[in-house]
Amino acid sequence: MKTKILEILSRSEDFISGEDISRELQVTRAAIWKTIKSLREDGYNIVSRKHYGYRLEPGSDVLNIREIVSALAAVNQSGFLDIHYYDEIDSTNLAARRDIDSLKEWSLYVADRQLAGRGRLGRSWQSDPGCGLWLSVMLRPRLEPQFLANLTLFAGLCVQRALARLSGLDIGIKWPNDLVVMPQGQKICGILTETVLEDLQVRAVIIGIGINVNTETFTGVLGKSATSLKLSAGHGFSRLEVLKAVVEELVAKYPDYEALTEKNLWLDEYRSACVSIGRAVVIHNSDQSTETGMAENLSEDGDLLVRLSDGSLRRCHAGEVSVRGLAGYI
Ligand code: BT5
Repeated sequence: MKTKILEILSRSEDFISGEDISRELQVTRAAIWKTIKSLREDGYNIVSRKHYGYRLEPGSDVLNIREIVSALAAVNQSGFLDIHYYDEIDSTNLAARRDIDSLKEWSLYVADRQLAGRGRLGRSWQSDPGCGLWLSVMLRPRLEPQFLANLTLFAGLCVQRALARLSGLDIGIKWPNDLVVMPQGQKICGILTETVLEDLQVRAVIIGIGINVNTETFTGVLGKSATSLKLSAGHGFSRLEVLKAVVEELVAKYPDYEALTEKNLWLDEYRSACVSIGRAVVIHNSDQSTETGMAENLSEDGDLLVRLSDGSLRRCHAGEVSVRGLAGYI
């Protein structure tokens, strides 16, 4: 019923009366009113005017399977995307992992809220409802495991491109794949890539992407370090538009990633978006020790090359260390 009413409202450019809707759907006007009330609770901005009826206002930031499928219709013309949506879930990465046996490549998991959103190295990711895009994409790269090390960087580049294009903000990549809004360097997106191996072969890769879209306040430690598209740009964004931009970018660029011959092209794009290169950094090793140096470049495998104070060159591998700016987060 909700879907049918939304269809009618979406196709009518002006107000449509409750009577016309009830006639078309063969249900009572009371049933129409009840469904419209429930759609409003879902976040749809439906205005009503006496003697005229109802109208769906554009720009409602509503996330549900119907809206997602319709937002991705153009990129998904051949139907290769397998879309899953949850109002609430522990983590979209975990959900994809649980379903891994039955999933086809290009399965997307989207949630309005994550109760146990995960970051890298056991950290957590704040995933409140109604304001962010919490997304996982499952791919099955036809590559040997040693070529996958830089997939997480590649995903970061795709999301950076999508967000910069959509918002016009100056978005940089803090190695390996945090997206930050410049010049302050506040984090707007984090990426967690998990590889599922079987008999030393790559079975699947789950790319988890968390984007703060319309978050209005961050509390505690995130108060200073985090931002959202809305806070940085000064106006809200449709999460569906953000989702569409990110998926379009991944779909368009992924063949370049899988064809290893194109590696230098996208790595160069990455280098120019990477705000860590050329900065003084502190390397936090897994044994709690730290080293300081100057981030000089990125290797072919996506390692950050840091010149230490003793003149030696240290290769930092994304899964093993954290890198912070000497003067702040970036
Ligand atoms: C990341 O980890 O940045 C990866 C985050 C990936 C989240 C997505 S959401 C969809 C998918 N499903 C999941 O369960 N996860 C993925 P890391 O670099 O370890 O950063 C984590 C740190 O970022 C935390 O320790 C906080 O300091 C900070 N943080 C947590 N939530 C944040 C938020 N919403 N915005 C900005 N910073 C945040």
